[in-house]
Amino acid sequence: MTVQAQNIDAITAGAMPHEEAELTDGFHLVIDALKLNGIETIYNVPGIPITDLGRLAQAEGLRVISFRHEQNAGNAAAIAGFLTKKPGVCLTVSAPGFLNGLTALANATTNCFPMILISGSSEREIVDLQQGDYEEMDQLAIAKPLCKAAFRVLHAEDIGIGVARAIRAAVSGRPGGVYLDLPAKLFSQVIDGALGARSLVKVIDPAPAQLPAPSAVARALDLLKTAERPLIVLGKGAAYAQADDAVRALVEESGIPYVPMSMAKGLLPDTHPLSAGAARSTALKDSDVVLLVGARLNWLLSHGKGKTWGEPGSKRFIQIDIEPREMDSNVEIAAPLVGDIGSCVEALLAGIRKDWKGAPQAWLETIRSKREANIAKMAPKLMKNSSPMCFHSALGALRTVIKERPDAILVNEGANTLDLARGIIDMYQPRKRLDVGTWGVMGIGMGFAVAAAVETGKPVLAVEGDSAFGFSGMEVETICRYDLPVCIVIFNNNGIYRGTDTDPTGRDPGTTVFVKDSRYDKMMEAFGGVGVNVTTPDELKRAVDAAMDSGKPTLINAVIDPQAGSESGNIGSLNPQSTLKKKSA
Ligand code: ADP
Ligand code: TZD
Ligand code: MG
Repeated sequence: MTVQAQNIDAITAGAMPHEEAELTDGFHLVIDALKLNGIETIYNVPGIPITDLGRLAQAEGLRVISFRHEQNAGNAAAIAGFLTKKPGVCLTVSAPGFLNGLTALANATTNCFPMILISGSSEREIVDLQQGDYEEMDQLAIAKPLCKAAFRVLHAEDIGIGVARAIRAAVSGRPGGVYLDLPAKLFSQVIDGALGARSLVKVIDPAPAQLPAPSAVARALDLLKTAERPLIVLGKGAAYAQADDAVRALVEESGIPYVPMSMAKGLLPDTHPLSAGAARSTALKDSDVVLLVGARLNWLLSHGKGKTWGEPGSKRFIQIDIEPREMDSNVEIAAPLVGDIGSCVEALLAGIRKDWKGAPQAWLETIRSKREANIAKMAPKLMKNSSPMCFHSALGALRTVIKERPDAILVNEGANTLDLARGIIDMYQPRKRLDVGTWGVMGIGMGFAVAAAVETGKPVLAVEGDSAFGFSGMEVETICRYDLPVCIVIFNNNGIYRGTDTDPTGRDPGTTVFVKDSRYDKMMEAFGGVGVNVTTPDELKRAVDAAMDSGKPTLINAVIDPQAGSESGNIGSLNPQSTLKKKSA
């Protein structure tokens, strides 16, 4: 959009007395560049110097969702990127706002989510001489090591290129976070409208297909054919790739059992006969050839070695990943398949369709019987109608909710609340489970919930530990303000892991406990949403159903036995404990 203005020069020169020239400025060029590239939503916290940018973007038809804290806006942008394969855009003010957004940018990069953090900044001349500008900070330098790429634009006519570079960097190859630094002076720079329009860049094919080399495909197929106990591990890269049909065909036509990583759950329904999710330990330990599809051999897969993976040397890996340097990062990858997941999986499928004897029956039977035994062992725990609830009985109720509403999006964070929900709640559709990801970071909950609702229009169920929720809890106001179909369930066990800690000196509360018997539901009522307090699984199920039927912002305070949890949830082994504990006087 251009700004109409009198051509002062022309008038004073007396040449074209009443002619008007089309002008534009930095604000409008940023908006035009985003719109030209299909960006529809900005996740924002307003202030100097970007208040008008948000306002004008809204006026120009972009959706601008304003948050209460930049970290939540950033997390929203990051998960929008994961859900849509387009970079999610977060907009912040300078120094403190930028730093608040930076955690989300770093987390997006760690998780391979495409995101662009756009921050206003103060003037280079003053920052570089460290003369103490308003919110002075060398933001570009600080962002650089924490993201995939960082750019600064100084001239209005470079905005188109700056935005194009940011988009391409975020989504091509391994996706990640990009920082775009826009100094205050840039926004009000006025240039000729036609020149401005010509300076914009539409990014063609921002994430080009990357085909695997035929020799690498042949090597992978040869290895797969030697397997007696093959296994496929699906990671969130496979969910991100949106190659759902190809991934499903690979599993079903090869007949190889698969284990989904947390955010890959639902790529095939967790109830699929080839799912080895409920027989995970056996599948990882006893398999002989493992095909990794968009999953890194990081801590979440015990680095591909140790007890989890059975006898040393018992495993050979095939890895599909778009990032060549991921190969051999922890153990030897016998058959690296570098390329995008859609292309790599299609290439393997073509080979399997030509020549494949099927997965050995004895192995399938081992997985099947283990899975059924584990499911049977779990079942009675999920059915108890106890009060106060334990994690299992409460999650049993939520498991039924998702079974009945498979298109709802589940957001999940906490420790016990996370680990147990991941195991208990079956997912049925791709990209419906959003959680703490690679870092196990608390605080993603409300940002993810808002973006999930905004980007998909589907109902969102956020299952939150009471501690986890606290990191982003103020955004319940945002959820009410935008009237989003978000139902938050707080698993309220009075604290972090358990609600029973004490201070041995008797002076203060224990370090992991919160106010007993808090009523988080009242927070939602404060902003006009629905608050419900529940103490049994039946009440919980009814309250969630009502929220999902009405689509009204709802917060359910689910009272959980404070004794029920365990320290650090399922990853207690990573938590060092002193063997020299002394009781203070
Ligand atoms: P999980 O935590 O589910 O195990 P990770 O985040 O560790 O998954 O791994 C995701 C991997 O997927 C990353 O190594 C990333 O490079 C890769 N990836 C992301 N998108 C694609 C894609 N389109 N094609 C191939 N690999 C991808
Ligand atoms: N800070 C950040 C940003 N991320 C973290 N992961 C932590 C702190 C440490 N932490 C965990 O790893 S889980 C957790 C914290 C504070 C909260 C667990 O308590 P909860 O869940 O109430 O959310 P449960 O159900 O009580 O275990
Ligand atoms: Mg808790």
